[in-house]
Amino acid sequence: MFFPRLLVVYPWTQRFFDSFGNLSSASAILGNPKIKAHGKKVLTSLGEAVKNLDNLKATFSKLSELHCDKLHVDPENFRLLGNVLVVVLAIHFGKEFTPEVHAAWQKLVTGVASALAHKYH
Ligand code: HEG
Repeated sequence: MFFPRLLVVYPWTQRFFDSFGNLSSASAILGNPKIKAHGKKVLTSLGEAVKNLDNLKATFSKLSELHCDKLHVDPENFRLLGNVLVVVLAIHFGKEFTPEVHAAWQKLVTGVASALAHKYH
């Protein structure tokens, strides 16, 4: 699971999830069902990116507004999350995660991070 890892590697990101229950240790975070469920939401949303590669800004426009106006998530965190996803994929796929595959994922997560930051003001 990549989302819980964000909260372990970059502990300040925990502050957005203080209503999600036990975040007291790495194992608590990794086993926290609410965090896991949230990760699933984020990953499903990333699936939309794969289907809309030519149209990322419009695809993430509403989510960008939500993260800016309601959630107040600093957009730097989108980049951190993208990099965490890339690391987790690299661990999972090992040798299959070739430089070409790596480049394609990096491009995707960078595009999503910039689309999610687009409506910030
Ligand atoms: Mg966000 C909600 C997607 C990064 C914090 N995020 C959501 C939701 C989606 C989403 C689909 C649900 C929206 C809804 O209920 O209408 N998030 C999303 C993506 C990415 C991302 C695609 C990056 C690739 N989010 C992200 C990061 C943080 C964050 C880095 C904080 C460090 N998201 C956040 C919070 C909520 C959402 C606090 C509300 C959670 C809740 O209260 O249920």
